[in-house]
Amino acid sequence: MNSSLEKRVDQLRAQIRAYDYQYYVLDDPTVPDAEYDRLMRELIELETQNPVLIRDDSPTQRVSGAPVDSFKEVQHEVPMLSLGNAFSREELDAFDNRVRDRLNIQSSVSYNAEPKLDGLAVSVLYEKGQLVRGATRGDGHSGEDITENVRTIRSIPLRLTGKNVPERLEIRGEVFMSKHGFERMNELARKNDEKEFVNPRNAAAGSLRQLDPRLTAKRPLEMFCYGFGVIFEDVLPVEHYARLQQLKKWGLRVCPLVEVVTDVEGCWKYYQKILQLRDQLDYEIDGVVYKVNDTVLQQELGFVSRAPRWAVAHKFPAQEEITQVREVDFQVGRTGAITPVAKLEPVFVGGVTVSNATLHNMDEVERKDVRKGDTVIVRRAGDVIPEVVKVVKERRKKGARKIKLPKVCPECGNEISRIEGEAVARCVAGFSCPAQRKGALKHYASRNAMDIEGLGDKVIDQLIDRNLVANLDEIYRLDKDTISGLDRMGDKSAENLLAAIEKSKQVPLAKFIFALGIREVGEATAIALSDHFNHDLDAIMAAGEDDLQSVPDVGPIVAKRIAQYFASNNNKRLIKRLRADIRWTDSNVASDNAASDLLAGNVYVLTGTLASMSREQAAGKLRALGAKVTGSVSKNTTAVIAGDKAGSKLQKAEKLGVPVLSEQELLGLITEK
Ligand code: I6G
Repeated sequence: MNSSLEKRVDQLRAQIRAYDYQYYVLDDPTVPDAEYDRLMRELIELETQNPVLIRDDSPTQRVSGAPVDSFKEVQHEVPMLSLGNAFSREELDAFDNRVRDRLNIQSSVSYNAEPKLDGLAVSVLYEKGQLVRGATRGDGHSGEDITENVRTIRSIPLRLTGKNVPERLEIRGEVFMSKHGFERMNELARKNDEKEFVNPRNAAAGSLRQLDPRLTAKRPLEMFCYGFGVIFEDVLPVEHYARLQQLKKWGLRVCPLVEVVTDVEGCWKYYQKILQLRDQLDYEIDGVVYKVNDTVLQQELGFVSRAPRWAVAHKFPAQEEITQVREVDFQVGRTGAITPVAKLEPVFVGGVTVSNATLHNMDEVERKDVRKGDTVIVRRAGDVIPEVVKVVKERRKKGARKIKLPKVCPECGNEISRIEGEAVARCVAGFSCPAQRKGALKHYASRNAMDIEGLGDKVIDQLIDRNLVANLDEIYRLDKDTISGLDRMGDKSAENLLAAIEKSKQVPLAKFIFALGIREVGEATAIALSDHFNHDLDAIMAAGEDDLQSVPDVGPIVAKRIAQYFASNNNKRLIKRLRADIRWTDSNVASDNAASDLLAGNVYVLTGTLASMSREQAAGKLRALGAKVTGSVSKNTTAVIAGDKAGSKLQKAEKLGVPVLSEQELLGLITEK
């Protein structure tokens, strides 16, 4: 055999393995896909032309096995045990106490801590550094031989690299599917009209147990290594954490969140940290695992029944639980949207007791076929509103009746309309519906809108229920007696609320636009509108749908909603009344906030850093004198006011021949006038 050919083949394999390691293990690719593909194609070509060179551990041989009828049984030389669980701080304390009592240690113990992945435990055996077998856990003593499927997982090297690889090394870890991999797979399934997987764990389990490895190869499976079975000869460091670091050096993948923590407080802090991170991780986890870090101490502790005494799984509160639907109610939101809500038999899920779960809209109710009395799976992840995931149909009682959309609004008795093609049904009554009034006022007062501290849900409910406020502007007419007459409102709270209402009269225009609660207009759109129309509400109100569509990110639907909102006479009257009280801090309309009209008709642009005040303060003073302040220089600009380090706007002014004023000249304009 041509030795330069063999050399090239070896070189290509080494390079591809190194790239695989960087990509799949370190999650840090160093070359573009095209370069990787080029090397792989060259290797395939050389191997195809010279089949004697093909080796089992070549990167080209990941999908090499033929489909099988069933999996062979594998006996685990070292049993694959399970872990004891801790569900509370008390149970965690008890674990740590047991460890220290048994070891007779009064001082602190170091633990290796890592997330507990919600996947499948797998054993991977390397002999002389070559992957020779992959197996499922099975009953812990014997599992199934899934070698051909394990070989297709790119984060599992077909051969180990680096120094001092033991003669025989059995690694244990969790095979899982990332959340984004799962989404991608289900997207494909939907496109191909195939059945979707319920969750990443089921998808990983189904993929790993495919009898045809070519199918497994198409599934985005990954593995994190966390433990050991057979090790011969044991050249590994004494500490578990250091052992995991050694695995990385041999090319295996270890969860990047592994840490050594000290005593039970360290464990608790780690648990809180990972719980916070949980929703941001791209893989599902159901808790954290602590292991006594010193493996000599691990041996001393040994096992009890089928679990190690030196490790425990500290479980997170379940994110999914099973419960019953008592009733389905319909809630009316601020835009009149009618949302079906399942009233549940209270259930502890995701760390809180949940008794309501959203069903989103009638399409969802119909798709999931939820009925009164049904047994359902409820999910609460992070701070998201709990939702009904699915119905356990096998438990449905005979005669359970379908849920129907009510004929009239449950809050005001007015008509409900469901527009063809829209999933959401709405009460058409607008502000005559008390639920919509409450919703609108809650939104108006909320932190990101007018930010009226003290005007919370309970106060608003009372104001509407007692007919003290009929529309948004009426909050500016509330007096101390009225407010202090509300439940749980003393004189002091009433004064504070009045002060907060007063403070809300000065806001940037974008906040006010957002606060109006126009459908499809969120904070970003409100800012974009205000900026685009130069902080001029009249200009926004007068804009047609075409003009509105020239605002960044405003498409035809949003433009239509905005135009519809401002076309309504009721809304126009409301805004007129609100304008009697509110001054926008950035308005360019003289009548909105100008104390004089001395600079009326002048348009200024501020650029660079001013020494005596911020640009916003300067803009406020200019506007108070009737001037407009804009962000871009044009031939209509009266002057550019240039502070320190002025950049492109100054250059543009010079190019267009627009006068440039210094800060000194600005001060001359705005003081003592
Ligand atoms: O099932 C498991 C998940 C994670 C484990 C485990 C683990 O460590 C991070 N560790 C052991 C020792 C066992 N099961 C038995």
